[in-house]
Amino acid sequence: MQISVLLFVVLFVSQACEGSEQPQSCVTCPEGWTFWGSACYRFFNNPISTWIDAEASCNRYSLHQQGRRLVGHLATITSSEENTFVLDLWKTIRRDTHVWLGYNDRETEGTFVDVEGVSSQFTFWDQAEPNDSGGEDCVVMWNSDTNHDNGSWNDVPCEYEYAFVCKVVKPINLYIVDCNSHMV
Ligand SMILES: [Ca+2]
Ligand SMILES: [Ca+2]
Ligand SMILES: [Ca+2]
Repeated sequence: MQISVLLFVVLFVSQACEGSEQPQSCVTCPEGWTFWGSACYRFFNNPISTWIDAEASCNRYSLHQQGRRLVGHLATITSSEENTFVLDLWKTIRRDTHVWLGYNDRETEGTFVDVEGVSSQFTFWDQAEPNDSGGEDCVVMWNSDTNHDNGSWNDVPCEYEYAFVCKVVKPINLYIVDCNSHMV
C-alpha cells in the first residue's frame, strides 16, 4: 500500500507539460488515469469488489502536496457532462454492466450521500429507481437494454461485487510547476 501511494505521487509530478516557455499548470494525470474537469479518474475491475472494498481501494491513491492530502474516492458525479464523460470512458475500457459510484443511503434510507455525507446536486436515476428493492443502499451506474446503455443510476445491494471508478480531485491551483524543471 505504501508503495502504491508513493508511486502515484511520483507519477503525478513526473508528467510532462505541454508547452515549454513558462511555468504553467499541469493538467495531466498519471498513466492509467484520465483527466477531466479538475480530477483524475480510473476504472478498476480486477478484482471486482463490494462497495466498501471498492471505496477502500480508491482510498489507497492520494496526492500529498503543500500540506494537503488529496485522497481518492469512488467517483461522485455532479453534472450531466461528468456523467457522460464517465460513461464514455467506461465504454472505452470494458463493457461491465455495473460500476460503483460514490453514493449510498446506508445512514438514512432514501438520502443518498457521498463519504463526506454530502448529497449530489445532480442525479441520473434510471426509471423507477432508486427503489431499495429488498434493501439496496449503494449506487451503480449501469448499462442495460432497457436504459439503452445511457449510464443511468440504480441502487443495488452494497455487498454485490462490481467494477468501480475512482476519482482523485486535483485542484489545478495546487499544482503550478515549472515544466522545464519538472519540479513541484
Ligand atoms: Ca437501507
Ligand atoms: Ca436504500
Ligand atoms: Ca434498485
